[in-house]
Amino acid sequence: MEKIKVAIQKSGRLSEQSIGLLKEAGISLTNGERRLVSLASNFPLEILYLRDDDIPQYVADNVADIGIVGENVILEKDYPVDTILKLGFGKCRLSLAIPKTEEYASASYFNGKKIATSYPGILKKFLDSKSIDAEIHVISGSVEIAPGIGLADAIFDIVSSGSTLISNGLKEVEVVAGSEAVIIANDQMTPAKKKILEKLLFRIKAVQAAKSNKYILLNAPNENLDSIIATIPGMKSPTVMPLAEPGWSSVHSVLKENEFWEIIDKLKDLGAQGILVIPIEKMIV
Ligand code: PRT
Ligand code: ZN
Repeated sequence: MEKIKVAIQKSGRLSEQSIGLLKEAGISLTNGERRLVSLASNFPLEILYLRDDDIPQYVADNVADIGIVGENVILEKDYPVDTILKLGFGKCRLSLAIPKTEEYASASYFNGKKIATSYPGILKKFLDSKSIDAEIHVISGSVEIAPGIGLADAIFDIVSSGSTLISNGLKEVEVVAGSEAVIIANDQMTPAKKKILEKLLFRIKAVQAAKSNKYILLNAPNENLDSIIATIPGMKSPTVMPLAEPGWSSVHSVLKENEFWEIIDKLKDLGAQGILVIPIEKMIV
């Protein structure tokens, strides 16, 4: 039977969450993790474990059908692959940084400077867009030490917390691009594989929707029921049931994680009691 081949990072920052995502989508992997290949026992899917830098090429060459990789890797070279879904993990940014003692007013600072990076493609596009003439020095690792050892004046690298920059005496002065893990796909997939991909995406989207929403239950005094219902957006409208105690109702609904605290405060002000907020495991919207 036809199956879809998924390339994920073998070991690194994206590995755990890539496997976690597939597991949450109900996919069980049989022959252990972190080998070269593993097969799903309950879904037509095979996993290839690769270095993250190799994933776009494998997908472009049809060795894998889809892959999970950072946008930074995709942005660096023009691969013939489609980015089909953002995954919300592996978030970082690609930034220019200079020694912290340097004065900085604008990107024209970089004219005539030597910049060390592992991302020459993205950097060149940025410099060209600003008509800046700088020298790009490509190095493959430990970019952050380049200014300290006199190899470059500045660096262009991935930043997440910023602590690597700080501990190397550098400051971030331009954010050039943001990045997160995404699913990429070969654009020549067979109809049968496309169907499997649709099924997989449906499950992943249900997991994502569940993560960004919470189920809420509360007891509301009937006199404020209308205002309380108006405060909770919900998927459609909330479920309202009478409580055994006269004058009170139980209200059930779904809240977006990011509007959660603000709404809870309003509900308390309206006399809501016994508020329970429960994680949702899967949400089919
Ligand atoms: O072995 P393989 O080639 O597969 O792995 P790798 O070493 O090339 O990549 P890995 O595992 O380090 O990162 C995989 C992906 O995670 C990257 O392509 C990014 O999409 C994403 N990601 C998210 C990061 C970071 N955050 C990150 N902080 N990748 C690298 N870093 C490094 C960065 O290079 C710098 O050295 O962490 C340092 C900065 O971190 P802060 O927190 O100190 O700012
Ligand atoms: Zn890599």
